[in-house]
Amino acid sequence: MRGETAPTVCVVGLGYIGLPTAAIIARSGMDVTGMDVSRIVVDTINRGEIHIEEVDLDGLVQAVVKNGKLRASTEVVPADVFVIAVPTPFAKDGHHTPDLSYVASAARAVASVLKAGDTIILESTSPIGTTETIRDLVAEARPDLAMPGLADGTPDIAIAYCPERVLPGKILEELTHNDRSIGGITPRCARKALSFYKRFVRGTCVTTDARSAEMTKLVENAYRDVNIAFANELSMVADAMDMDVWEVIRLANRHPRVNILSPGPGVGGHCIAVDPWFIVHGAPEQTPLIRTARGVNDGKIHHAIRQASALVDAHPHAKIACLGLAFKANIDDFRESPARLVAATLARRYGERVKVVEPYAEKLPIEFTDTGAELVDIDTALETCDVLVVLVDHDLFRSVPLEERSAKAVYDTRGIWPDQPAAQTPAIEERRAAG
Ligand code: SAJ
Repeated sequence: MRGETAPTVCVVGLGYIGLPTAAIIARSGMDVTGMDVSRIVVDTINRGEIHIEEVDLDGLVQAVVKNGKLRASTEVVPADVFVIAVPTPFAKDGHHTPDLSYVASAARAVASVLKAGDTIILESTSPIGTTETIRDLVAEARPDLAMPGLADGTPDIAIAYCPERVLPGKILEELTHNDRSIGGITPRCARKALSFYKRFVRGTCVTTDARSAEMTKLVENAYRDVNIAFANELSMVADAMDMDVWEVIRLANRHPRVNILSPGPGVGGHCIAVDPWFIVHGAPEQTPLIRTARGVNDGKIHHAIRQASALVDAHPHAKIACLGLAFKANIDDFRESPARLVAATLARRYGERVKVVEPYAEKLPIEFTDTGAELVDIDTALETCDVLVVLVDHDLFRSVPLEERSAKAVYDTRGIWPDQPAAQTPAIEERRAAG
């Protein structure tokens, strides 16, 4: 790389992955244009501000916008390297079919400004074969450019797949330090993409073919889903047998080769609950385990609703605090969140008895409208509610000391309060008797 001029970069899609990626690349000294279809997002970033919550991202974006290394645009602009980081949701057909329309329109937009020597890298989680699909779309739009793997001779364009692996809440750290798998349509494509990532990634970058890299990403998330399903299934077994699942997991994990994950109210987010279906969709006959794990994790949401409802029904006069709406701890992302689903169901069922505490929300999501449920702070919830349903392991909730909750009836889906006494109801009964 020594002596080579730094490439210019266009990052397509400025969401939870695209924006931090663009900012990290800009910090390494490359000139970056981030493209997003939303004018509001583009204007926000060009002011040096951000539209998402992520640790330390605000300061970084402010710095790289200020020093001119990052700018945002609603158009894809010519560059040496294009990084596509757009969503790959499900189609609305009810069959978990991947919707590649965002990837396809990103590829067409990139094709319109492409020149010989450029590199296109797909980072979006994608079903197997998507990198080749991009190549075919670009080839169709730009017959003047030689594409990799389609003809003999040196291609004009390099195309590779390099999945992101970052954990929301630790994105900047993980973007820099995680290892990366870089899959080229050809080995030469992989090498070109590798020289780009080496400029800003400190982890090890391993090259492979595009299909293996695509599958690796799906496998990582399916692996985690299957393991969380095991923990969730154990928690339902423990509920049926009246046992403390957290105690059992703590003890089992003392075995040197056992590492059971944590049960919760179900699996949320846009990755772990989604990506396994891309494998199932590709090989429906060969994936009973992956499919079952999805069913177990989705089923856990309904189990949590049943358990919480049973506790509430045992305290017919109590107010109920639902602690958390986010899909996991310490983030402001409420999309695809089991906690939100449980809380909204309780709100519909129990109306104004329900209070919701979510330190990252300014108002309740739309589905709470007209339920009577109210967003309150943790102090109000602890003062007014006798039933606590822990749905998210935010640090704020973890830090509530025993004396502030020992008299409450608690359903803790996250196991954040191991010291909570098992029999919690008498104080509530006494208070009710006292009027
Ligand atoms: N969860 C549990 N129990 C656990 C761990 C997680 O119930 O023991 C739940 C969380 O509460 C959340 C969901 O699973 O609802 C997913 O959370 P997560 O922290 O496991 O993962 P994500 O979705 O934030 O990020 C994942 C990561 N993938 C893996 O760890 C294999 C991340 O590295 C990926 O980059 C990301 O998906 C992605 O973008 O694909």
